[in-house]
Amino acid sequence: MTHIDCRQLRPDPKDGRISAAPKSDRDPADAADAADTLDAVVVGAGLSGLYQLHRLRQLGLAAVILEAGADLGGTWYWNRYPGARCDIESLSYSYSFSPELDQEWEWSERYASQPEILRYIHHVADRFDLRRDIVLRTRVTRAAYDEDRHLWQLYTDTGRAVTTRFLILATGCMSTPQAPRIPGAGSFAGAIHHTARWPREEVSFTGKRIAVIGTGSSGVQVIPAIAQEAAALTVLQRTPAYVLPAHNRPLHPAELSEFKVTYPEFRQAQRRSRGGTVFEPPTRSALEADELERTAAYEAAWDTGFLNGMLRTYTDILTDEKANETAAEFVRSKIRSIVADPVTAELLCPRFPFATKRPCLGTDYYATYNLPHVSLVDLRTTPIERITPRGIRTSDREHELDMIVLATGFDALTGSQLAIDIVGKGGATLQKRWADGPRNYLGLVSADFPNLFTILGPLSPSVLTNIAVALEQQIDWITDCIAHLRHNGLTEIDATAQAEAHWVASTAELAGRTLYPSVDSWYTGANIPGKPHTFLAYTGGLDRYRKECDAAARDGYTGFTLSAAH
Ligand code: N01
Repeated sequence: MTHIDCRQLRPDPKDGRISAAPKSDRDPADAADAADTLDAVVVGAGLSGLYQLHRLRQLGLAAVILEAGADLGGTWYWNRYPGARCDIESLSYSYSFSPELDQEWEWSERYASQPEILRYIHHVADRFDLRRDIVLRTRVTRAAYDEDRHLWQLYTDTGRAVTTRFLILATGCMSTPQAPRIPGAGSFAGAIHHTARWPREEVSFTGKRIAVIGTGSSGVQVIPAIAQEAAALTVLQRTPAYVLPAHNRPLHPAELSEFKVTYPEFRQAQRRSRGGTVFEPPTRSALEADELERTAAYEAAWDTGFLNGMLRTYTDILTDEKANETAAEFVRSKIRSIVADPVTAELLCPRFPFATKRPCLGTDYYATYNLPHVSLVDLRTTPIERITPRGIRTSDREHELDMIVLATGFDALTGSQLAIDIVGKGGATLQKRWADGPRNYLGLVSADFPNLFTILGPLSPSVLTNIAVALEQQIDWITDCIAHLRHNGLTEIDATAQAEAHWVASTAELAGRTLYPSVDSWYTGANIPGKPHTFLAYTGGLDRYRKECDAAARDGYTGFTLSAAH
């Protein structure tokens, strides 16, 4: 096993930070090989990991990113399926930490496509000179805490071992793909692709018979894209989604210039907001409005093309079943008006409360079902029995296919952390500690796993927000925390069991005030066989969450224990 050797560390004459060797004459992988004890290791080179590295460098820390993929980008590296696009506006779903970056980057569309977001991420990596401390193709497999030295020992799939004071998991909230185990999958003569592990080389659908399994956000985006090319497309649907129109469009240079004048104020407003997007909060119950007024409000929201446009119309859509049903029925009426075949339209109508699973933003999604070569199979009435060499056998027939696309989602929020064998104090393992659901304090630190921070992880606002805003908030907090420890000669921060228990209970109590837990979804862990059913995110809003995190820090890191190694 290669071990990191820190004797080569020396301060960079330009910025004073410790670096392993002159920037010009070393391979990025040397960054991890250069020290036997790094100050910090960040796992994951997506949006979170890159910003965290940037912030750690500002503290003068020797830090590297270890990334499993062959290149940067995280989610936007892996999810390169046709049609992949963000469902938060590009001017909003981007870093806010650099006003210069805001001014110089030009988004071309209201909702950025995956290739454009990946270009942006690469631009950021170059602009802030991050690549030299990113080690690619290196998956962290095990992390064990040394209680005496307050250090994490990391093991990787390349044989590299790394020792670090701080370990920061920037592993994303949706990075462990979920693929159903369907009997016979190995026998299929054609290709099977998962949207979250899409090949880097081009995949052609031309002249082919394709099946898509899954109709969440990934399916809703890939289905219209495949339909444009394929000879025949069969969508195998278990649960229909609520799909709102994106109304995507190009952004014109004049409009961008105008927007950028007030970008700093916009960024401030995002930080103060409940979900990382800026809007006027609703003030009335949906049930206070009459039907005419409500329909007009929902029409206006539908026309805005915002993912959460409908949620912003009334205060109680996520808390009151009757209020929710008014929004749900409005979307169903839209589906019936777009989809020509009434039987297909009814199958596409969701029956669970609106937005209790994350709604989807689509382009031509429902209209795609009007195309003569697109068909919908209802897996509730005709379930999949097996995959055969020629296609998929459902209970009523065999569907002959050339390719199967799995858009079946992720082991959300906890999957990527639990994929690492993490051993904390007293031999505690994260797998056992989280056996009944994730436990942590402030969504940041789990008791007995000191110096280990999680970004966008469970019991934080994460997936219920514009993550570009949520990740900066958490990373700024983590960076300030590490700065505080170093300034005070401290080497360890741990969450107390009491603070953790309180946080777990209070996040569950907050979620219980909403309709979210009433529906099985990836929010509740229900999409993964054997995963405990608990609501996985903090529903109190990013604004309230920020206040809680800031208050803990301001009051001397209440709920944490801070100490120095002997
Ligand atoms: O995954 P999902 P996703 N047999 O879990 C079905 C983000 N995201 O990748 O509901 C048949 O939502 C499953 O059916 P059911 C975003 O946060 C963002 O689409 O379990 N079907 C469901 O229809 C999003 O919410 C963007 O009954 C099976 C689908 O597969 C999250 O990622 C784009 C099945 C999975 O839907 C996840 O989205 C993409 C089986 N055995 C993703 N197993 C944007 O920014 C599962 N399904 C736009």
